[in-house]
Amino acid sequence: MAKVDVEALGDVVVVRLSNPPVNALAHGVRTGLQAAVRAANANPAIKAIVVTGQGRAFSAGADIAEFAAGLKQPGLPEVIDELEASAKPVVAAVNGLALGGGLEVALGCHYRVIDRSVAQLGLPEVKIGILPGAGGTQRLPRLIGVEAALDMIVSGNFINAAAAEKNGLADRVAEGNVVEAAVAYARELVAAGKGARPLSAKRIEPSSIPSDLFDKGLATLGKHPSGPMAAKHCIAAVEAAVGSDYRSGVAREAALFAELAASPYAKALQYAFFAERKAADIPDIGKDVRPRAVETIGVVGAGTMGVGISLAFLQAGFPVTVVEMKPEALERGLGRIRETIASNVKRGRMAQDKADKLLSGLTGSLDFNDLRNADFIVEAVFEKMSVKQDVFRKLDAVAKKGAVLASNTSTLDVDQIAAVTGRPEDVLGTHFFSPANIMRLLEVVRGAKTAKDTLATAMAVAKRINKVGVVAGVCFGFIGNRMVEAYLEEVQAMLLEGATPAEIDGALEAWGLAMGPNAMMDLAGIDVGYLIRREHPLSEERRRLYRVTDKISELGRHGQKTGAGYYTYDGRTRIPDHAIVAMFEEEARAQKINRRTLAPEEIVERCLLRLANEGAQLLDEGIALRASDIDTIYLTGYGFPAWRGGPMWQIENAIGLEETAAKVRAYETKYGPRWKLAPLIEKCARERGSLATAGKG
Ligand code: T1G
Repeated sequence: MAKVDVEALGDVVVVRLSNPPVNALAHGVRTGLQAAVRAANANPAIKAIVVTGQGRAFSAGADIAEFAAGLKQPGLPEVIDELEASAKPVVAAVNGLALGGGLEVALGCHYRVIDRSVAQLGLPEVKIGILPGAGGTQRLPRLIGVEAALDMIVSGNFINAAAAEKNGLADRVAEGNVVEAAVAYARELVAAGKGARPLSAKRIEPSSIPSDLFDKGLATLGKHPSGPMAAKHCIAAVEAAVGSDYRSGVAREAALFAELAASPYAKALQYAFFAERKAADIPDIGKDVRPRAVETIGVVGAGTMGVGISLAFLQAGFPVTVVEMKPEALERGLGRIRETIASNVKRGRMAQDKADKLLSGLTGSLDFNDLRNADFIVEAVFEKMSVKQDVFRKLDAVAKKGAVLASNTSTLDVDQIAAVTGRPEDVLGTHFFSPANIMRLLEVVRGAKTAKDTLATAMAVAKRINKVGVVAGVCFGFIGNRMVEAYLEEVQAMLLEGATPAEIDGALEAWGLAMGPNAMMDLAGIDVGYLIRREHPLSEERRRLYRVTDKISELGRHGQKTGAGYYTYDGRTRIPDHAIVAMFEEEARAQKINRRTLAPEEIVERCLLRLANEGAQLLDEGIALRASDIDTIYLTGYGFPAWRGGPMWQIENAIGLEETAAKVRAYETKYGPRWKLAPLIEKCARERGSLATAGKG
């Protein structure tokens, strides 16, 4: 139940925000805080007020879930204004996370005491497509200065207590009990005759900041992860704090907030926030299913993926034993692990002592027996069934009872891998995305015989290594790669029809994708797809569509790693290559395709619809538990912009399912069976249903 707890300690009252797990400022908290401040000011025995949070957070901000439901009065701005108007001094005891509206509450307090060890402070509203809408854009610049405030608000980054002490956010930093420190500080203030100190009463003179500060801020924004509106509105809101009184500034803030809150980008970003967390819910695995203890890790294979996976575990503090078959491969892999950690130290991302500690947990070996004590073993060898099965036979022979045996396969049948062991219940897929130490997505592939606690263990491990675990069923390519195959196939068709690699990539990158498909294939390696297409039977149409790309691969143009693929490369800079376009032109003539110019809108639409149509099929087959899992996969593994929500969010909320069905049918008429409309979309469109409730999850 969202509320505040009030405790009188002599002449100081302590008001605790209480709404587990992060004290989101739901209606009950707002009304409770308002009532507590009123009561304290009406009580002559009370000389000061301390506001703090229950548990590990001060407050993580407004209750994001309430946005969709509609905000009830009193709103947070009103409650904070009343807090700040208290005649008696109000001291914030920041006991943990103070984010968004949580930090705005602390800014409404007159003084701030911050816990040195656990406090994290920030205004991350921009990350969910809005801006600090409870006075944060007006009070923070008045406290720490316009430039520092602009940086915090536009980046949405958190700062710790030391940084808060440095920039003036903290009046005191406490070691140990922050509430006791705040109560003592409040008494000091009262004794010294220091009372209320409202930030809103301060004025920021325009002469106090560089005249081009805001123009520069806008000019250097680039592609902000919040999309085209939020960061710009944040800058405009902070600008309204300069040279004007608080009331007019906060009115401007409210107007800008309202525009953002109504934008599709904010809705998509807030959907993405909850979608990522919903992915952890597995319908038939409740909290009663306990994950196994995992303390030691084994990784088989020290190639690109094995190195990335080892780094992901090492960086999360796990000891890792890496097993390779050949000494030179092992040394090369261990060297790359050491180099990557050393470069993190060099760039100031990691302290040397932490790097030394992580590396002390790294062991290399040529002997599978050295994995006999590992709790969780990830196989990351060559993507060929026979090679993987051989590894799993060896693991089955040496791994201890209860060890989880995970394959990093990106397409192969996990059940066939499990079948060669005597313990299929301990086997599943953990599909990491390259670079495995950076990409947040982890597809956790549930085999037919994977035990519930094996799956729960893998999901728990995913969280511990800061990955977003999403459950997938067994099929070729699981969820992400099966959808990307449909998308890449449509790209081949458009390359034949007249679009160049640069036009296709340009259109999709302008729409928001981190990287266009041709550049992505050059990064992943065109030969990887070439080999996979030889491992699996292809339809005649697919063979036809891939004829040129197969020739490109056979020419040795595998992408960045060979200096040329769809593009030629100057280092990592891609350069359009007419020779590639000429190859598609020649093939188009051979296939009697009349080439034409494709507009960016068509390129984006065809790519998006192929992705979502395949996604709907995966949902229907039960390979994906829910539509939001599919979107989470695309947002965390494929560079799909979160401010666009994801392929499934797009067809339901941006295009609409009826319009989607009509478009796909039209493409099917023009291009044939590869555009067959997914029955689930057809059904939802016909019945005005929603994909959001169509899956098992
Ligand atoms: N509202 C509602 N639920 C929230 C929440 C929030 N602000 N923050 C977290 N949760 C839930 C989350 O869904 C999960 O629920 C549980 O808490 C633990 O979260 C007026 C308008 C705080 C850093 O953007 O960044 O204030 O899955 O799994 O990894 O200007 O949550 O357990 O049911 O993420 O330790 C601004 C968003 C709001 C902060 C903790 N605040 N939250 O991370 O745990 S807008 C934010 C986070 C605002 C004002 C404006 C993270 C975290 P469940 P978790 P975590």
